[in-house]
Amino acid sequence: MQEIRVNSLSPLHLPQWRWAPFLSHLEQELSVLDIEPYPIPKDFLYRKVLTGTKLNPFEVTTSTWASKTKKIRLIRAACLQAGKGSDISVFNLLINPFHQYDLPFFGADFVTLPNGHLLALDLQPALKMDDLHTRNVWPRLIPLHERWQSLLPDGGPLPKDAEPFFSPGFLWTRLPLDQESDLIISNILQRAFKEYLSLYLELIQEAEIVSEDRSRIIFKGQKSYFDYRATKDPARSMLTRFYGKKWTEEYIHQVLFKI
Ligand code: DBV
Repeated sequence: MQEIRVNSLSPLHLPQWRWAPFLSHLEQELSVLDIEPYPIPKDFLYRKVLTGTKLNPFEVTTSTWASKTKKIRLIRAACLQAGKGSDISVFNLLINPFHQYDLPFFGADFVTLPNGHLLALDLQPALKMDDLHTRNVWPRLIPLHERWQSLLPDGGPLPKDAEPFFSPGFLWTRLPLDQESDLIISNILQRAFKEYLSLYLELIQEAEIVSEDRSRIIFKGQKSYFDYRATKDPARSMLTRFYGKKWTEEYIHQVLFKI
C-alpha cells in the first residue's frame, strides 16, 4: 500500500481540518530555521478509523506533524479531524527547546468538540518559581495576554495541580459552536497565536547555552512537565474511544510526551 505520509513534515491529509491556517503559519515561520523531520513511527504519522454509531458513523483521522531544529528538540502537533456528522477537530501543539537553553515551552490546545470550542495558548514555564527562568519572558508576554484575553470570555478555573505548568500569560477561553465563534477564531485567536509565536521565536533566537549545572535543573523541570502532561492528558478518553487503549497509551507516552 502506498504510504499517505512519508515523514513528519509531509502534508497532513486532513480534509476540512479547522486548524489548517494555524499549522501553515507555523510552517511558514519555521521555514527560516532549517527544520528537519522528527522520527515518528508510521502508526502515528497517519491513522484513520471508522467510528461513531450505526446510525451516525464517521471517520476520525489523526496525523502527527513534527520537526526539530538546532535549538529545539521537538516541535510536534497532534492534528485530529472527524468526518461529516460530527464536530471534532483538534490542534495540540507543543514546542520543547533543548534543556541547554533557559526557555519555556510553547503550548497550544485548540479543541472543537460537539459541545463547543476550548482554546488554550501559553508560553509554559519549565520552572515556574525560578525568577531567572521567567524574568525575560513574562514582562513581554503579559501585555499580549492582556490585549487578547480582554476580547475573549474567561475559560474558567483550571485543575489545582495544573497551575505550576501555566504562566500568567495563559490565554484561555471556551466558546459555543456558532458563526460568531468562527469569526473569533479567525480574527482574534489567529492573531493571538501569531503574536505568541513570534515572541517565542524571538526568545529562541536570543537564547544562549547555559551551564551544565543549570541545564540539569531545566531538564528536571521539563521532565516533570512531560510527566504531568502524559499522566493527565485530557484527550486520553477521547483517543481511547476512537483508537483503543494500546495505540492511545503508546501515542501519549512514546510520541506526544516523551522526553
Ligand atoms: N489535549 C492534549 C492533547 C490533545 C488534547 C495531546 C491530542 O494535551 C485535546 C489531543 N484537550 C483535548 C481535548 C480536551 C482538552 C481539554 C480533547 C477536552 C477533554 C474533554 O472535555 O473531554 C489545556 N485542554 C483541555 C482542558 C485544558 C486543556 C485546561 C480542560 C481540561 C478539563 O476540563 O479537565 N492542554 C491543556 C494544557 C495545554 C494543553 C494545559 C497547554 C497549552 O495543551
